Parts: sequence; structure tokens; C-alpha cells
Amino acid sequence: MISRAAAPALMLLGVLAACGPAPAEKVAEAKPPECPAMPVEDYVWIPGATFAFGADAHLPEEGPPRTVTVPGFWMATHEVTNAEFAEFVKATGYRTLAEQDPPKLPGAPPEMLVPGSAVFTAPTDGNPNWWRWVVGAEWRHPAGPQTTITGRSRDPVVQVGYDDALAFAKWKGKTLPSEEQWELAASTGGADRNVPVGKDGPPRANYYQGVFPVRDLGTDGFTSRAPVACFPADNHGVHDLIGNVWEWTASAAAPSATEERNVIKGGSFLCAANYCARYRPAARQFQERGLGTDHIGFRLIDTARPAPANPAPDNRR
Ligand SMILES: [Ca+2]
Repeated sequence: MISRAAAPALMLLGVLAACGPAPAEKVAEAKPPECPAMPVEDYVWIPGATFAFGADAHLPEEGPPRTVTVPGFWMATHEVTNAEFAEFVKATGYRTLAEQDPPKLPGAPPEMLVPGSAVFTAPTDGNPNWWRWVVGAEWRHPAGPQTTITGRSRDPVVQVGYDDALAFAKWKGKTLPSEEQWELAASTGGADRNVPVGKDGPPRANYYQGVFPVRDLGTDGFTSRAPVACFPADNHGVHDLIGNVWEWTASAAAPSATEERNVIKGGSFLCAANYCARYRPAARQFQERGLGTDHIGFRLIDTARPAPANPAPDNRR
């Protein structure tokens, strides 16, 4: 795998430093809402189905729809948390990609030759970039050395590359969902195909209310990651498939100029109606395997566990 080559290259290409010269507005931080207790079940059965993968495509890479058949499987009810990832690191001594020196690319700025990762920052008058390479950003310090996960053990782990997610999955004896498995779960779980609000209006997922990237109103209670399973479960009992953090899937995408890529699904707290709107089951993005960010995490599936004795009938759409 060509791992950390992507980040310096992307910075040089300007991909991580996207457009958007508008100044950021300060939004008062409200006290985050209390979250309900964690789900009782770690995994729930997602009945198999033949369904329209890529239905309701809004963007070119999402369509055209095609019929796929996915057997049933067990899916984690929540995204992998900082606490869970910390157990893994404590047990194995694992070091994530963001903690390792990136490859030395000719012409890369010196600050990119030391460990770091990509961090979202609302643009300002002085710096119009959305994504910045932050030295020292890694899973324990998601937005850089001055930030911490202390007190955030229930937040989804971020700043993990694809191989980091795979290593965790292997340690747990589990795996990552394919894109088709993920989309089956989201679409049959009742995820809305539009903005994720309930009938009476309140947000049903952690996404971005307001005009991205300048003003996140935080109507849903969070202007960054939310603790996992703080928002209501879907029909299957799965939380946060939509919003909170993007989730790695095991499905490969066409490689970029610099690195292999995989599909990520679900959108994140940065998805707004005026911009990416990728909080839909069919939405997908392609992410360099070696590049975690502060809005990409993952969840596991268990393919070794037998199907329940009396599973619900297959979903049909
Ligand atoms: Ca939010």
C-alpha cells in the first residue's frame, strides 16, 4: 500500500486546501445534550435483501442504481469509540498511520515531513482553507497537540486510516462492512433520503445546520463529533450510520494519482444541506487509505456469528 504519500501530495495539489474565502462567524457553544445510555446490544442482525444500490442518486458517482443481493449480517450498533480504540492500543502497542513519519516527497514543506494529519478548520479572513495539515494530529489529539480525547471516551475514534481500522477489526475478530452491506443497513433501516430531520423538525443525526463552512448553528446540539449512539437508533437498532463521522468501508474505489482509495459512507458532522448533503444512504466519497481526518471513523460487522435462529424476513424494496 502507498500509505502516507497522499497527504503531502494533496496539500501540494491544493486538494486539502479547498476554496472558500468567506470569514467564519463565531457561534456560541451551547452545552451538549445529555446522551442516553449506550445500546444494550453491540451488534444487531441486518436481514439480507435484494435492493437498489445507489438509488436516489444526487451526484454522478452515486448512480446509476443497480440491483444487488446482500446476505444478512451482524452490524455494530455504534461507531468504534475512543475507549475501544484505546483498549486496542493498550493491548497491542499499535501505532496509527498519523503517528508515523509520512513518506518524504520531493518539494513537500518541512512541516509535512513529521507525523500529522488533516484537520477541518472553519475558514477565516487570514486563511481560506478548510483542511489544514496539523503536525501532531492523531487519534488521541484529533485536531492537534492542543486537543485531547480526555472526557471524550464515547466519541467515535477519528484520525484513523483504512489500515488502522482494519488492524482494529482484525484484533476484534471482526471486519469492516462492504459498501453494499453498509448501504443495505442504512436504506432498510429507514434513513431518510433527504435532510435527516424528523417529522416535527428536530435533527435525527449529527450533521451541519447552517451555511457550510462558515457557520454551524449546532441545532442538533453538536458542532463537532457527538458521543456515539446519542442520536436515535434506526429501525434495525443501529445508531449514527448517517452523520457524526464518515465510516470506512472495505470497498475499494478507483485510486487517486497518489494512493489507493476506499469508499467512505454516511457523511459527518460537516455535511450541510448547502454543500455536500452526503447524509443519504446512496452518498459515497472516496478517501485515500492512508489519510485519516477528524471526521472519519468506522464501525465493524461480524461475519463469523451465525444468523439468528428466527431472523426477520428479508427486506424487500
Ligand atoms: Ca451537528
